[in-house]
Amino acid sequence: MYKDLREFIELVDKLGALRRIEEADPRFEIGAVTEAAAGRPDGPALLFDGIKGFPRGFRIFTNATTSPQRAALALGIDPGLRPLDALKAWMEKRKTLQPRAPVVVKDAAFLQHTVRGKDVDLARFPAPIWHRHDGGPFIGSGSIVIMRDPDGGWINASIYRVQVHGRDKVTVQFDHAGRHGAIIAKKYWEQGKPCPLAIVNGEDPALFVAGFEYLPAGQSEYEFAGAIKGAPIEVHPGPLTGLPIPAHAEIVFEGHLLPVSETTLPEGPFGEFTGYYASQARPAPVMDVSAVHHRSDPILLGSPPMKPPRFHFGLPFRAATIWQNLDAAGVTDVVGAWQHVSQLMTVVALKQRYDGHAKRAALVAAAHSYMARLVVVVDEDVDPSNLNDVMWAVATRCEPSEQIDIVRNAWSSALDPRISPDDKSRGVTSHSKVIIEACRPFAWIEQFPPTSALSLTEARAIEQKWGDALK
Ligand SMILES: Cc1cc2nc3c(=O)[nH]c(=O)nc-3n(C[C@H](O)[C@H](O)[C@H](O)COP(=O)(O)O)c2cc1C
Ligand SMILES: [Mn+2]
Repeated sequence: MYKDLREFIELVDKLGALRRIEEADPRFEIGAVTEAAAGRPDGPALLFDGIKGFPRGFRIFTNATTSPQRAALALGIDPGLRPLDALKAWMEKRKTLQPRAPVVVKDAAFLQHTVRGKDVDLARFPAPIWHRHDGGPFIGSGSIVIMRDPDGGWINASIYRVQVHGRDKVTVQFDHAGRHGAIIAKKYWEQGKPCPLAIVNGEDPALFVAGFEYLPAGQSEYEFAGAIKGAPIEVHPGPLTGLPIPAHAEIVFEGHLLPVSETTLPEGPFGEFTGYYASQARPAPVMDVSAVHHRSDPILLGSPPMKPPRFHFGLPFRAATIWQNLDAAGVTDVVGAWQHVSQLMTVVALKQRYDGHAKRAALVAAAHSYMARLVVVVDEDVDPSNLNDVMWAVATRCEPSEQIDIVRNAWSSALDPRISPDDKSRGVTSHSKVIIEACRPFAWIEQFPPTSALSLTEARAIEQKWGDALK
């Protein structure tokens, strides 16, 4: 498996999935090229160098894990698997992962270059303005924010976006007060202290994946990343904060997050993963950056939110969690789960065994579908990862007057573009979800017209035998 971001990029290049882009402008252009590339069927990863206004060698890597193939690669799963098989492999692997503590190493690549105090100048790094109406440059779109819980001593390392405000100030944005980073920072502030933190811009993709996972408080994302890799994450204490920092990190900031009762700066707006802006600029906590470390020719990992179906991860990891939840709830015969429209639509495929089986699965899936208004259940012959197949099932097996339900006041968020301004100002973050049973009605399942289409297994066999001739 790859050792760090650089080795991951080499692997991507070997798969033929890397494009090198020269002389792009960090103001809108890098974001635009990233979005255009992610929208292509072959959607390559991009390595920007010779960035306009910056010395050669200061690079930005985008679309790291946006394809199913590269998402699998990041997880240590065979990138040759079909997307649904790869997701299933991840679901199975995830069940058995054992937390793996990081190890402290003597040397750290990120200490190759260091500046402190007055010499800190964040303008040395290319921080893109990703979308046209963003409130400023965001160096952290896929960066991890590292903090130590003052009570338990455990390390949280999750992804929160980071906007640059001048030479030595950045803001960190928590979507809500329940984020571990927000909870930890508040503990320091309540003791009248600023919260020590480090930000890693350019991390191991396993850490990028771990940063996205919902882990319980007390479990470090480092341990989860180590479990994914089957090897501990190597860390080295930050010279300023003592926080354990991944030794192979590319660009590291160290400093303190100031109490919001004293200091905030207007943060955003920033284009969201729904494809919209969710709010105007709002006050956010400020980090005083007291030290900056970086490797020679550093690589920033950029992962801007983009209009769906483009998403940070080409495999819908949250669908794997839903699949696991279905298993855990005892819903049998689930053969697949997927999410489309960047998590905003959930599909479950199952072999119906009894009346009510499909609805049971749908309700469990709906309960765990963050921000998704659409929840669809299909039969086992439909590939949930193929939106055309799913819509075929919807259009031919679902009688709307009998097989559609609406669940109200369900789980969404302030990022939801369809919650009215009035409701939002009253703190509403819920919406309704439609459950579409695109399954053959159980009562007369045996009489349902047989399909003329190839079964999934037949289609695969044909692909094996005749695929080359059809290319
Ligand atoms: C690319 C990317 C950007 C993200 N940006 C933010 C963000 O700005 N603020 C936030 O609260 N969550 C953001 N998230 C989601 C959190 O990282 C994710 O929910 C994580 O599990 C939260 O970890 P925690 O439980 O340790 O707080 C982002 C996720 C990804 C993949
Ligand atoms: Mn966490």
